[in-house]
Amino acid sequence: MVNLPPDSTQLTGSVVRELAAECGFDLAGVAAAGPAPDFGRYRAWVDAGMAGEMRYLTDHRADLRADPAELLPGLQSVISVGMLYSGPEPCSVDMTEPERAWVSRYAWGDDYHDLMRGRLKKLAHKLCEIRECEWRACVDTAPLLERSLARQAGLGWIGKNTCLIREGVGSWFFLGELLTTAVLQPDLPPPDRCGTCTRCIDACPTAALTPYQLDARLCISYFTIELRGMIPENLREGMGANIFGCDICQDVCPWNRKAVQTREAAFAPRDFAPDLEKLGAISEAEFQGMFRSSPVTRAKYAGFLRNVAVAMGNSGLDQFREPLRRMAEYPNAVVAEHARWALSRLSGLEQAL
Ligand code: B12
Ligand code: SF4
Ligand code: SF4
Repeated sequence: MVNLPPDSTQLTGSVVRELAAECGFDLAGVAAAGPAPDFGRYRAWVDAGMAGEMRYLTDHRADLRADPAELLPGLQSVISVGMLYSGPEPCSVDMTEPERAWVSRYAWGDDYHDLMRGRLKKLAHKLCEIRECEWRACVDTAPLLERSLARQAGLGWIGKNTCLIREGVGSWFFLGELLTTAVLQPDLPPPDRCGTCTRCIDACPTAALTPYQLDARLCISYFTIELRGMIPENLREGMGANIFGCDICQDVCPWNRKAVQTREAAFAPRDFAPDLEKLGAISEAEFQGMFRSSPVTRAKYAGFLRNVAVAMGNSGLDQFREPLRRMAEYPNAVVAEHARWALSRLSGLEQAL
């Protein structure tokens, strides 16, 4: 139970952090309500076409991001929370087994959306015991600029890789928000600690990053999770073994060298580097079973097989010719085309030797 100071007209960040920790959040801070200061950046990004085909970023609800009060009338404060998800496992950039695929860290365990939403509701109930208020819990899917809000709430700075990074913690954490009509004392954004570093920009295999901006149309994470159709042919090579998401621009970030690890059992890895041959042969039912309650199902079965085909092509291993020939006969045209590309890539790699 939180002890309140006697004249607590405005609840302080430390009270909020205490409540959030009781609900299982690793990070928490408060941003004051008001128009989103970074909305112009968002609008310019969308107008430049950098959202690709992510309609939920460009549709009629896009402009709601200009002010979080659009989502809760009478909004006074936004509690931004973070949950760590990384464990002691190796980084994608250190993987050396070409017969294996790579699933990005955030998708190793259970999906975070329901878990965080449940905890945010718990936080709301605790807050309501202290202050009568209206509230709304958001995780990822609401039209909110979550990283901007988290920065304003003091959770970290936005790095040149566009991720929110916290000094002494790293960037392997999810974000969520509790919008509330309660008046809470806002926190301050921390300084940008990227300095002259450009590791993330230099390491991105598809040149998707310029400082503080990501062009989703070039990003492996976008291709493997969000894009439903053909992956641009000239960028498939850069995808390497990544079959769902991409961690490279965070793997190389010096602030993740000593990243704080999660204690959350739900995020423990199932199989972060699964066997490509096994993946290429799974049925749709097996796919659903293998990735039940995991974020990986977002790729959909056909998208997943498409990604597996590309990774097989990039492996340089002859053993994948046979499974790829079978995938080239697959009724889904996208999967079949990527399998044919992968076969020709394997031949090209062989000739280059
Ligand atoms: C669309 C989306 C994607 C897209 C586009 C990513 C992008 N960089 O825009 C794709 C599919 C590529 C993607 C990938 C990933 N995503 Co994503 N994604 C989102 C989503 C749904 C919307 C992001 C968005 O609005 N992008 C548009 C751009 C313009 O906005 P932005 O990146 O937030 O940048 C704003 C601010 O950061 C600010 N800003 C930017 N630069 C600067 C610089 C300064 C100096 C200042 C002051 C402000 C500022 O202005 C921008 C506009 O408001 C959010 C959830 C949400 N609702 O916010 C999750 C989210 C950003 N993703 C998340 C994660 C975990 C990932 C991946 C790590 C998953 C993976 N392993 O593949 C990668 C990381 C790739 C990367 N380097 O960003 C987390 C990030 C957590 C964190 N610590 O940063 C979020 C917050 C989801 C969550 N609830 O936890 N994602
Ligand atoms: S997630 Fe991967 S492809 Fe996307 S910007 Fe980062 S390193 Fe580049
Ligand atoms: S790799 Fe360097 S430039 Fe990129 S986000 Fe990390 S500290 Fe910033």
